[in-house]
Amino acid sequence: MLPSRPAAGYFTLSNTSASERTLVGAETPACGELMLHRSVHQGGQDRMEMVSRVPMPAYGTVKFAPGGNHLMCLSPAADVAPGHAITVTLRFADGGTVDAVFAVRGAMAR
Ligand SMILES: [Cu+2]
Repeated sequence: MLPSRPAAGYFTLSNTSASERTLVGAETPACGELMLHRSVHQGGQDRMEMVSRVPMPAYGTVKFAPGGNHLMCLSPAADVAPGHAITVTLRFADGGTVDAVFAVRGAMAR
């Protein structure tokens, strides 16, 4: 991420249950607004679009990675700085939530 610029969150979600689960949102006080996004390559241009639901098959895995799905941290708080960690609450269609800890990295870090 870059200071006071929107930051992207990448992760891998694993569904360890026998039924499909659908990610419908994410939130953290550290980001103001946190949105589900997808990068699309269209007409020679890269752009991002909102995603309202990300289905996860039973026992399946969904990757949030550069060039694809990601979380968009619209207004990172001052403490969203490299070396810190923020807790994000992932919300599912069945009403369940999962808290996940994200490490904050600089834009050039891998
Ligand atoms: Cu985005």
